[in-house]
Amino acid sequence: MQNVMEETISGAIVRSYFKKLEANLAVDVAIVGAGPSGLVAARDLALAGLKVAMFESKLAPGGGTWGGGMLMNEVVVQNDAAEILHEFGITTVPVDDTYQTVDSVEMASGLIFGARKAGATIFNAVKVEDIVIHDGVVCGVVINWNPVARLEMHVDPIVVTTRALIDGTGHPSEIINKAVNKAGVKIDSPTGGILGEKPMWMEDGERTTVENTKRLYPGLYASGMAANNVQGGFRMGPIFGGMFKSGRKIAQIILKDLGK
Ligand code: 48F
Repeated sequence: MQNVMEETISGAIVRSYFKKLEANLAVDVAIVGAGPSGLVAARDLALAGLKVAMFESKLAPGGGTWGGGMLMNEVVVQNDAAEILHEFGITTVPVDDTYQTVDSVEMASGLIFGARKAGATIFNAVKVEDIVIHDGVVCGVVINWNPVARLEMHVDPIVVTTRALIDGTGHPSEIINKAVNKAGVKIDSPTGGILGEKPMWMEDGERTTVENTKRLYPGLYASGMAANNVQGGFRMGPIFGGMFKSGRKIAQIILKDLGK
């Protein structure tokens, strides 16, 4: 008996996936971590015509957006940041003159959908385990299936080359950690290294997340909580305006650096 349908389905998935992977082996911007800052940056950069690949180690992109505050699935944004969400078609509800609430499931799914529809390619369940630095310029990410990494299987990774790399990995700033502690580079911070996140102070953390968003080394950028962790900023909890504005800011910096 012939398994015609089974062959068609498997063949379609394999061909389609590997076409997508091959098309993204050399990109303009690689973003590590599909959290809120990375997703906003991905959409802006893709809308500007750049080839953008996002690598997210978890099965579900979205980072810390899904769970709201303590699993109550609502988050808060400031009015000016709500405008960024409206560009994605996400609904916000006014609280007072300054703040709006957002259903965190609508926010997470809307950000992912918006980045993807703008043209960014999202590779989920793929972990960035290292970076490539040639002649003082960061120019690639070293990737593997996250289950391979989790099971500590001794399997060599592959490389995606990039003109710009954003660390959007949130609190651990994993990629900057590789640059500083493995490659031994000095980044643009007060010490040349990673200062580490301070405890909760919402107002200050929201402000510094945007201020701390910048190029840290040739080819290497940070957004969101990763940027704030590197420069020793305060954490801020379930308010997200700083994350969206950070994503927008890093996209603008990269567009300028890449001559767009
Ligand atoms: O932490 P995360 O949501 O990034 P963010 O844009 O936003 C921070 C807020 O969610 C929240 C906050 C707001 O008050 O403070 O924490 O800074 O998302 C980071 C994503 O990166 C993925 C991780 O699974 C998460 O989805 N990630 C981390 N390391 C890697 C990675 C890696 N090595 N390779 C691929 N993905």
